[in-house]
Amino acid sequence: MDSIKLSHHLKSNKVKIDDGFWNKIISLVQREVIPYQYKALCDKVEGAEKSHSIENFIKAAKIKSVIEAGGQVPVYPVDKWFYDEQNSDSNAFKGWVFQDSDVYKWLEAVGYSLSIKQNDNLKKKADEIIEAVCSAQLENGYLDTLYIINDRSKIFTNLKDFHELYCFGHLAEAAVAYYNGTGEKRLLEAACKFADLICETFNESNLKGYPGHEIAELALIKLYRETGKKQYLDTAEFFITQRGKAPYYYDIETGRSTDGRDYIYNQAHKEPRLQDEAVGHAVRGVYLYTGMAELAGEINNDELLSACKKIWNNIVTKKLYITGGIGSTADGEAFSFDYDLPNDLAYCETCASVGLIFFARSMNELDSNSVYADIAEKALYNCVLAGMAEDGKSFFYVNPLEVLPEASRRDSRKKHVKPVRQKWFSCACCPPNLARLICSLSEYIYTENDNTVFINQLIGNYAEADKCSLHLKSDYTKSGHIDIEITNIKTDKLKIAVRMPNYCENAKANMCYSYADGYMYFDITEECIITVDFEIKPQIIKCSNRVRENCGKVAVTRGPFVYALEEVDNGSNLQMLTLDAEKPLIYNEANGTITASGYREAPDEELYKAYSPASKEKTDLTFIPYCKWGNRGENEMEVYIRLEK
Ligand code: FUB
Ligand code: ZN
Repeated sequence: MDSIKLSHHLKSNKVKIDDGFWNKIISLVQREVIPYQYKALCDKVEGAEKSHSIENFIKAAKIKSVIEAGGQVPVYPVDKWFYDEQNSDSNAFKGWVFQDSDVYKWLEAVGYSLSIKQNDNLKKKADEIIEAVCSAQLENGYLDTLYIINDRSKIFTNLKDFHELYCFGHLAEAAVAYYNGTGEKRLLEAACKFADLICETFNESNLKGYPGHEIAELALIKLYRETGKKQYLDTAEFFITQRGKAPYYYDIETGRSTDGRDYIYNQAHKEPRLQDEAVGHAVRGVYLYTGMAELAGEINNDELLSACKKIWNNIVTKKLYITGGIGSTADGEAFSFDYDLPNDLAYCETCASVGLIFFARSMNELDSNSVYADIAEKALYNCVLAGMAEDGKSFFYVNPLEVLPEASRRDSRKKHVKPVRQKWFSCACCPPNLARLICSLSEYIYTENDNTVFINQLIGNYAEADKCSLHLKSDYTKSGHIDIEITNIKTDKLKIAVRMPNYCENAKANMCYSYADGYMYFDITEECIITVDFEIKPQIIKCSNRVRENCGKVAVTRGPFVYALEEVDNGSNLQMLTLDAEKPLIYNEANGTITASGYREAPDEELYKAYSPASKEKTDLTFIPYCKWGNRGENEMEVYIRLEK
């Protein structure tokens, strides 16, 4: 039987990014975000909420040494999601039940960052943190500070809510990245020790549970690939096949008897192979779907692949914001129903778009169609980048498409919508997720199979593929121009497949190509330079009229970027503006803005009156890339604008 895995991505040790747009962002993450997050983890940021993450590892290590010396240790409750000075003993665990994961995500970002550029000072700090992590690990491999500090007898008794397997997943991902970035195995060994315990604990003859917050599935597969230990793959498969089977494990845990509907939030309402719609908590969802796609490729499972395709289609045709955001509702940070895409109440957690990019890459390896990289691009250049300020010092967790600061202050339904980026969050999942993605961006550019190298993201880089070397010079985001120099060819059947972005109506190349499934295929017989010019121009995009909020409205895009209007450029009451689509939209190369013509309606002083055409005056409209909004103080923002009739 042919393998359903059609290609594999090139890892960061094979690809070095060198790109006018991305170099700055990657260095910003290295220069600002990683050091800042280190301080946050160590509770050294003045005025920011305390993280307690490192403190928890130190407390856990002390408890462990008392246990090992045969001493008595205290017991504290494990009964809530969040622990602080008000609701728990000062010696007990502090923070969210998943607080350990912030440390692991930071270590993962550091691992990738060190593979881009060595940095002795950073590595020293990371090694100290790894020492603190490993010192907390119990003899049997168990490693979750909440349970080690508070109550060892409760380990693995609340998989649904309390995130031990989630923290393990992040530990394993960090361990693989750190090993690849530094060649050092200490964290990898700790992750394997915990993984071994997990494999012994969760199987047919023992506990039949699975993670309440997915990620361990995909992490175990990464660990399997790194170590070759088959039991890690088997446990990933066990977690995915057990999920959603009746009797529901979460019923067994809680002594309830339900029809599984309560577990939609965790995507555990039915078996993954039977799922066909993206439901529940969005980050959990995309992590599970990524794990399913990875497993499908590893064990050649068509049924899982088909479920992944259905879920993918449901997301991209009915549940995706134009910015690549997912998760329409704050209620459960979740996917909601088809075409429910409110602009102002949107959740669009940064982590969810990061996870969507993971899912896209995993699908891309199973299906050589450009749709996956198109969507990854949309999420990356819009929702994900918006998650970080231009100076790298503050972050959005929620990424709405319309913000009215007064509503955020006064309307409790919008309390999740922040009009300015925050320095840090008590639930700080998003900034480190963004950091680990940006530092590993080189792994999202290429996929390769026997004869073809696919260029999925048009980001400048030097790469060593199995079949050739590539130097991609990219002016993609500005002019749409790329040059791909191909040398060191090792096969006479080489094809280079360049993704033609889905918005692009015209592309010119200096060599003949054939077109299939969104890629331009070039046959390469000798060393050469392929030049492609993608037509990039401002475009006006209509949203389906099934999305109630956007009827009569449009959005402006250019290339991979979605644009937005801000009050600072266009005045307040953005809802009174209309766009004249008959007039040209002008791209201003110097500052990346788009100027358009439109109208501003006069405000109505009466709440209700007999209809007459609105009085209005012409105005210029200034659009900025959505990812840059909110960098000039608190103000109104809107992506969609009404069309002038
Ligand atoms: O539960 C762990 C993380 O915290 C989730 O992935 C985020 O959505 C946030 O709830
Ligand atoms: Zn998050």
